[in-house]
Amino acid sequence: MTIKKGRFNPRKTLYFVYIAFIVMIKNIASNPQLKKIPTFVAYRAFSKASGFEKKLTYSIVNTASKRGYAAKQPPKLTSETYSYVKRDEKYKKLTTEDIEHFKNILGKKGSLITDEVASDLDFYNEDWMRKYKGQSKLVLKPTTTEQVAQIIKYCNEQNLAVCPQGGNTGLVGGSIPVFDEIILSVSNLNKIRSFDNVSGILKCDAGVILESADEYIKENGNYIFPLDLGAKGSCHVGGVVATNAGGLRLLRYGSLHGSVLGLEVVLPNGEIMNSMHSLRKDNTGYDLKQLFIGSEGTIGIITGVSILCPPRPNAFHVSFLGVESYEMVQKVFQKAKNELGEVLSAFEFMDGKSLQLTKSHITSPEPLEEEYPFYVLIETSGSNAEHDSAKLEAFLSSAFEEELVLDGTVSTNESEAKNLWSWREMIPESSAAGGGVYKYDVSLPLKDLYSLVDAVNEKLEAAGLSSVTDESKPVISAIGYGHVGDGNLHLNVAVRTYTKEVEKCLEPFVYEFVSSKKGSVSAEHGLGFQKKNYIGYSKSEQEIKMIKQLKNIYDPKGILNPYKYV
Ligand code: FAD
Ligand code: 2HG
Ligand code: ZN
Repeated sequence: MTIKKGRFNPRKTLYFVYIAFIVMIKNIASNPQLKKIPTFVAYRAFSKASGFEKKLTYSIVNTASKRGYAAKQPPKLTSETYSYVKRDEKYKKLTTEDIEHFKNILGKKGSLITDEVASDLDFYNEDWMRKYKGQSKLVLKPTTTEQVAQIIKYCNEQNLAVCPQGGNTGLVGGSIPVFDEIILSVSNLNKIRSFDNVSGILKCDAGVILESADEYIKENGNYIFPLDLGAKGSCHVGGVVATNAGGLRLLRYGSLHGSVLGLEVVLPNGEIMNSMHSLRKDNTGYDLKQLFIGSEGTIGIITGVSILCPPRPNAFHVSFLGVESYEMVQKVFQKAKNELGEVLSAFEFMDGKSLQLTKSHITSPEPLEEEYPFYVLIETSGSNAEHDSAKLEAFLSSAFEEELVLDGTVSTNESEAKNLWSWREMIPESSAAGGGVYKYDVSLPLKDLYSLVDAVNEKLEAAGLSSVTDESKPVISAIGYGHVGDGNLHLNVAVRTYTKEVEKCLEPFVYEFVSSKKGSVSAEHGLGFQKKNYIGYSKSEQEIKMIKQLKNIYDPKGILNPYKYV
């Protein structure tokens, strides 16, 4: 993975660094607490004027020939790893006539990939973690909604199973076929349809890369996409809507259930539901688009998205802090909400092991000199750099005075800010670099959030499965990080190799733990294949019954994304 450099104006930055230096001297002189802090770096008003922008772009390269994976080892077939899952014989096997039919629909060369060159299919058959592998023999890449509709209508008539795929960055095996499902990739549906720079409403095809959408609205009116995540260089606007992804700034901009204003969806029978509205308020009956947000390709193919985008903040500040305990993480969060108020845009945490794993994987300068049990990353963003920095300055000074924070640093320029973010955003990849990773993405009440990591480490150690140094053990360690601001923990169990023994030790233990605390077994990544059997830990029987009823109404033949959660 590489970090793209954003624009940076050295002359203006020097000026701001000078101001920051004066502020720092003033602070140190007037605040005895600050003198004690070894790696505290003065922060400055870095703003649009100085060219700063959080612009972290990991390129999980989105082509079949060149792709970044989290792990080195290619995955085993999902059907071998999970041999209890059997191919449903109700689905027809692909024939040469079917392929001819699709060629007629798609016309253009390059819109259809067959197994003539098997490696061309690998990108589409393997997930980013390299945990799942499907056996699809055909990838279809339509360029229009009408083509999608014709393909799906035919598949429905012929009982051909389909796996919808976006940027293939999902983390629960939802975007990968299990057997020979046809992969319908929306990556060629990649046009911006319109952008209204007065209302901030963007309408685009589902296959537009999230980062490209964000760039577009930045250039055309200084807006920001109301979702940001580490995979934004590869994931699609339609993919994040299909997953209802949360990401790094949900704290500020809320869930996609609020910002998506309309969708265009091809239903499993090939009909097109067009609700590409531009209305914030529309109480004319059921809000049907909500059904597809987070549906993970089980009930329709999203082909278009209409979304409300907020104005892009002019000023960003990033601070990275070392703290003593998870208890203190919560106290800093409470204080940040109270004192940073409307400018707080991200509040992320990670434990010491997360940082250690990342350290062995990336070469960026470390944020702090000493190691601490927990770390917090705080981002503020707003319209007035001076106002925001004064707020952050006051907040940090009093957090140090109250001894909530042991050490800290604040970025003084764009590249430092990117570096600080990279220590958070590289954890998902670093945790898999030792061989593989079992990922659990859960919602828990804040007070219980970290206790799951302790419980899992204890369980793995008691079973003799885990050691950071002993390479004969399958597990390296369980680490915890995530979006504290949203009550969302990412428990990553870093392994040297995937084994049944480890998986049995973890599941259903993790889900039982989460359920006992009234949490959710999926906060933001969805259920996909990984959690298909565990929905009952978070949804009641009645709710599951209604989900199945809806699936049966719209997809009675079950052609869309079979073997997944519904
Ligand atoms: P895919 O992975 O291709 O598909 C995901 C699911 O949606 C599948 O079930 C697929 O069938 C379905 N789908 C895709 N496109 C369509 C469509 N057009 N119509 C119908 N169904 C469709 N998630 C978060 O919530 N927050 C994070 O902070 C976050 N960070 C990440 C960081 C990294 C490095 C990575 C690799 C992943 C991260 N994710 C995060 C996971 C997240 O789910 C995805 O990045 C994103 O939501 C998936 O988008 P995609 O286009 O890659 O979809
Ligand atoms: C994040 O917040 C993503 O970085 C990925 O949601 C989390 O890999 C994970 O477990
Ligand atoms: Zn996340």
